[in-house]
Amino acid sequence: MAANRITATLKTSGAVETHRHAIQRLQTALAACPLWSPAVALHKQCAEAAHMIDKLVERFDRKLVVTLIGPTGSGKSTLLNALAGVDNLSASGHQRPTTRRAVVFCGEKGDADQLVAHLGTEAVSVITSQAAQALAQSILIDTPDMDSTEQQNHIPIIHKTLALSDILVCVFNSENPKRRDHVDFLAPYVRRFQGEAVICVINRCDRLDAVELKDVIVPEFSGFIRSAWQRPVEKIFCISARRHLQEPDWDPGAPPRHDFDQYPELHEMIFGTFNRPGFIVDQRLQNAVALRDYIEAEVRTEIQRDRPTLTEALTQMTAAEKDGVGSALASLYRETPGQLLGVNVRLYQLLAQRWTGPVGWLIALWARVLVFGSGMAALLRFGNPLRQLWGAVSVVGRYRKAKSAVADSEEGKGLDQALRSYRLSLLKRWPEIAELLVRGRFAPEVRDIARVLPEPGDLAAELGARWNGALERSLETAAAKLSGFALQVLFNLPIVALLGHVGWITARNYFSGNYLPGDFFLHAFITVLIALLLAFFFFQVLTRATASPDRLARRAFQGLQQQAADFMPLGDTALTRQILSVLALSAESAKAGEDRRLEGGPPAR
Ligand SMILES: Nc1nc2c(ncn2[C@@H]2O[C@H](COP(=O)(O)OP(=O)(O)O)[C@@H](O)[C@H]2O)c(=O)[nH]1
Ligand SMILES: [Mg+2]
Repeated sequence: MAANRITATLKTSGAVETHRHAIQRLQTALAACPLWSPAVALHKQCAEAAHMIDKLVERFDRKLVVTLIGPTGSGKSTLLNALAGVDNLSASGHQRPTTRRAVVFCGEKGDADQLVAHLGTEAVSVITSQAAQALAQSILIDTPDMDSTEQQNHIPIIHKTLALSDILVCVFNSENPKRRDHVDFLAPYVRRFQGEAVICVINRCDRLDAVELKDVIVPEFSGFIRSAWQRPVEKIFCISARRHLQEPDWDPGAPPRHDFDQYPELHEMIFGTFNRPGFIVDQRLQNAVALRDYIEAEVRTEIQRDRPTLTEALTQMTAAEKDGVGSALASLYRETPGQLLGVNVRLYQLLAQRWTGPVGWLIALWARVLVFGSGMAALLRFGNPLRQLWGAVSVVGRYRKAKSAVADSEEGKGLDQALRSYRLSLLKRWPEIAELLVRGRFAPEVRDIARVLPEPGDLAAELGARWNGALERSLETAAAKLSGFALQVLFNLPIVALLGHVGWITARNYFSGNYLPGDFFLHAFITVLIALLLAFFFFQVLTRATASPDRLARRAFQGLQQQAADFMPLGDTALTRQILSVLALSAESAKAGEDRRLEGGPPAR
């Protein structure tokens, strides 16, 4: 029997661990979105729920904790005495306020250890009674009065007490059961207990007419509670606690008006059904499920409220950013004319690598001439001149001193200008986006775009690298087209043919011992040169026509514009990450809720 119980306990604590884990996952996800205001409170609630589950596991082998809560005068103390079987265990009636602290009634002192440790000795009195039979199996708690002047001080005590309770008995006064303040106060607590663990008791029923009680008061009360707690109550017990004291001591002027009393059923439920060993553990496990569902529902409700607004904000951010990047690129493109020389140099460098034959040699020579003639030789020490011209601001800064030969201020200006365009375009639309975000309960600091934008240095580097890459790609494509095999053959052929012809004449005469005069060679050389220069000239005309620097820059720009959608500097910021996290959390928690419904588990709410 004992071994069975231990295995049951172990199994159950494994199950509880899963619920705890679910809560912790939520907690971690919430910690990742500090800009979303509700996350802080929800995170705290998660922590508390996880703590409650821990406590729950700790007391798996302990006695059932039954807590009574209700307005002053509803008869909590009387009911407690009746349940315990000892009159005046809890002071009742005239000595009010009877309960300033939570009063724990138990059979042995050690039973209350966890409660005392959790609540602090100040907030709790422990009363042990061996005479009270009920206390052999359970712990009864009388909570502090809620309508006294010290109400505010009592709230934390009640809060902590409920966190350690297995069964919540809500006591209402039959003469005035529909007290909105109390029902509302209890609502969030009630949701943390599984259905059966919350018991509603209408006390002092002996003061009312039996028929009115059954036909009017109970049905009305049931509806009232259902709407306030947003869940049905399993059972409402109509009792007369006083009748079950050892000595009821009725006032001779106010004896009970009838015999209708469901106290025996209440007693049986608490001490019969609930108190069976297996049942207690099961009860606690179900409370853990209720806790998890409660906290998930809380998070879900909060997120669902902001979801549409945040989705809209994200859509607008994407659109605004697309415009921003577009205008930054347009600005870079406008700055191109100052950089066209570099584009031309780079094109001839690429062509020189690809071409062979006499025309190829001339192209290579021309590339060198351009490099030195344009004063770019200094740049070449650092590699590709384009990279230098369009390179990241940081790079520009680092090499600025080294490149005194080139008007480098131009380059930085191009990127600065582009960044400014990006910012301006975003700034125009930011107020509207920020308003949406604030409405979606993001911290008001999102209104300050400077805190939201990525680092300008990073952005400039990225923008510069992209522009550079696009230009390089468009150069590569043009160079490849202008270096086709057929084209090379076509341009080289006249020169090669001439050279062949001259070679043939020279060789033939040489072998017949007939040496040609110098004039022949001069003439031949000039003919070949003219042909070569003409070929090169036509090649340059072709290059101009198909791959002018203007055209290359335009193509690069068009290519970049098409790709602008995947360049979202904002996408990598803390703000966007947090918006996405919140939305992901909502999708995930909705899915978890759905899964549980399909499993046929208890509804989230
Ligand atoms: N008529 C009647 N009076 C009751 C009943 N239960 C409690 N009382 C009285 O209601 C008053 C308040 O009870 P008490 O237990 O101190 O309520 P508490 O403030 O909720 O602890 C006392 O005078 C009790 O005698 C009952 O079932 N019937
Ligand atoms: Mg009392």
